[in-house]
Formats: sequence, C-alpha cells, structure tokens
Amino acid sequence: MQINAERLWARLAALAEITDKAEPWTRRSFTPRFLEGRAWLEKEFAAAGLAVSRDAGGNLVGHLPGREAARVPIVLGSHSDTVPAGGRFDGTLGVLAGLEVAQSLQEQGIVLDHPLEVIDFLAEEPSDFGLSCIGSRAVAGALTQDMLAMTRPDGMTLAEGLAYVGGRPDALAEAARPRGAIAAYLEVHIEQGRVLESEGRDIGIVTDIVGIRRERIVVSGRADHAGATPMNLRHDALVGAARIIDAAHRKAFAGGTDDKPMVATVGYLVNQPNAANAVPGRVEMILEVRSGDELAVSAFTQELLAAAAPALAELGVSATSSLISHVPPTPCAEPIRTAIVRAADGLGLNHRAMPSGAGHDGMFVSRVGPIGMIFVPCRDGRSHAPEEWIEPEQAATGARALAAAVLELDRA
Ligand code: HGY
Ligand code: MN
Ligand code: MN
Ligand code: MN
Repeated sequence: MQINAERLWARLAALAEITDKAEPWTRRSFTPRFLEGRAWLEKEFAAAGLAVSRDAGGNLVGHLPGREAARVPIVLGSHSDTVPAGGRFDGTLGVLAGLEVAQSLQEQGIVLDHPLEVIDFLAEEPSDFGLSCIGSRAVAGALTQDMLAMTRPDGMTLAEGLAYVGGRPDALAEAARPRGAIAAYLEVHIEQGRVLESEGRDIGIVTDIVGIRRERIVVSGRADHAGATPMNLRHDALVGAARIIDAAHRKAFAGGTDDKPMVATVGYLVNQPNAANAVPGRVEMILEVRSGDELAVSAFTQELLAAAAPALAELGVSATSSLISHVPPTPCAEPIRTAIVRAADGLGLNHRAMPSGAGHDGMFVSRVGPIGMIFVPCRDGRSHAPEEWIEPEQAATGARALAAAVLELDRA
C-alpha cells in the first residue's frame, strides 16, 4: 500500500502555519487559534472522505466504514494542540499520518474488515486548567465532575471550555467507550528524544509510556516593600519556591534506575505580585515527576516538602501541594507491537523497541483497547521547542509503517 508523502508533508506545513504568529509554534487548547486548526482539520477530514463528527469529549472523529460494520474500529490519532512555543510535529504527525492512511486506503480501493477512525484528541498537552489528555480521558470515561469544575486563570471552567470547543460536558457518557470498543489504537509520534537519531534507526516501537504525576504547589510568604524590608524580616515565597525547585532537580537526578529513570520538572510558575520592587508573597507552580517506578513517583512530592521544611521555616514561608493528575505507567499491547514489527520488517525498516518518556493519549485509550505507538526520529531529539524538526522522509516512513501495521491488524 502506498501513501502520498507530498500530501502528508503539505498538510503538516499547512497546519503548522495555524499558530500564534508572535510565538510560533503555538496552538493552545481552548483558544480561538485551536478552533482555527480544528476547522482546518475538519475540512481535510471531509475532503479525505471521512464522516466527521465531534464527540461530547471535544474530540474530532473521522470515520471510515469497514466491510463488517459489526466490528469495533481500528483507531489512529493523536492531538493538534501544542505547548506554548512548541513544535510543528508533536501530535500533528499522528493525526495527519492517520488521515493519510485513511485517504490512501480509499484511493487504492482497499476496504478493511474493521471500520477505521482518525481522532484528534482534545488537549493532550497540559491545558491552562492544569489537566492534560482531556479528550482521551473522556473516551475512557475518566473525565470526572471534579475535573469539569477545574478553572483556568481567567476563571473559565473546564466544562465551559469543553462547550467552547464543541463538546457536551453534560453528555460525557456519549463520548465514553467501554473496554473492548476499540480493536486497536495506533499513534505515530515524534520520539522527542535522541535515541533513534543517535542509533540511525528509521522507527521506534514503543514498549510502554512512562507514569506521570503532576501536583500544584503553593508557597505562601508575605508581600512586602523590596526596599524598606530588611532581609531578616522577609517571607520571600519565591526564594522558598527556588529551594523546592532546586531540591526537586537534585532528588530526581539522584533518583530512578537505568531501566526506570526518573525526571522532575517545574515548568509552570506564577509569582505574585511579580513586581521588581515587591518581595514575592505567593508562588503557585506545577511540579511533574515521571518514572516507571510508581512508588517513587507517588512519594516524591511529600518527601520533597518534608526535606525542604527546615529551609522553608527559616525563610518564614510555607508550602502546600494538591494533586492535579497521576497516571501510572502504561504498557503497549504485545499483539500490536508484534504487528508493527511485522509491518516494519516488511518495509525493511531499521527499528528498535523503546519506552516513551513522553506522555500520550494512549495512556487513556489503553483502557478501551490495546495500544501501540510508532516513533520517528526528530532532529537533536528536540521537542516542546520551536527547533522541533523532522525530515519529510521521516514523516513518510512513519505513515508507511502505520499503513502497513493497519493492514496487519485488520487481518488479525
Ligand atoms: O508532556 C508530555 O509528555 C506530552 O508531550 N504531552
Ligand atoms: Mn507534547
Ligand atoms: Mn504529543
Ligand atoms: Mn501523543
């Protein structure tokens, strides 16, 4: 089966151009720019011959009937939202490679036994509500009322956000799919690391997706005049946050093992009042910890804040943490991995098995059906940065492996 590499590359370039111009490449979920990208995708899905719908969870779903309507679908997909000033390929490659496979099947008169779906999952990246994988949580029936009540800094609730993107927060049961409702889920994604490029591999076949825990930490001090407040009378919340951030970095550096490495990051921080001449009174930040070691991830923040307590007491500040999300490590399914290996071997691709240090929608889709992921190398392993890049041939290889794996799974 052929795919149209030029068309895939042209679509990747066109979707990338739908970005906040001041800060490429940015298409944050729940924003007008995201809706612009969705409108473009909807047009492309229809032009590719798919029946297009939006489910109650805010996902864009393209549907291609199969020979046997009673079968559950093979699903391809990923996400079209980005981190701020992210890249052009994180997520979009999976959505557009899936679309390319669906269109190429029709053009070559290949009718699968299974229905085929291509899904752009809503808000895979941590949204301004703090929550990630919102659309795939909805498909897994894991979007709770508490989550719908989460607010973003401008006060919008996630329920309002869902409605804004065409979801139906009061009908989430319609988006939820029971276990067994998906025959196989396949996602092509850029590796977002350096392994494949450094080893000269064509693709990676993912073994498992790392576990991720995110907590909101608030450091409370006292806002004061920066000039008239002596150092010994200050309660500087940002210095307290700095102690915590440095300790988290050191703890993760020393933590983990070779087969279960650990990473910890504070990438989001709000300093208040955030004025050059005011001692910071309050800091809110998000700490995320990732590792295959579930226990270590679960205990990380509590241990961290206990160890930082004397330093915080000395500063006259306090810290509290609240859980945002915790997703355990997610294995990819053996039969799906085997089908991808057969597909890659059939194409003569140089491949290897590897874990994913990045989170993906498959963490939740795995609750509905077996998942598999295909990684393509990205330049210098860079991602979540404007420098993110892949070559047209690498995009095409990912789509060809996806197409061949779909044919393998359809026959299974
Ligand atoms: O954060 C992640 O791992 C993914 O890129 N959303
Ligand atoms: Mn990402
Ligand atoms: Mn991604
Ligand atoms: Mn993903």
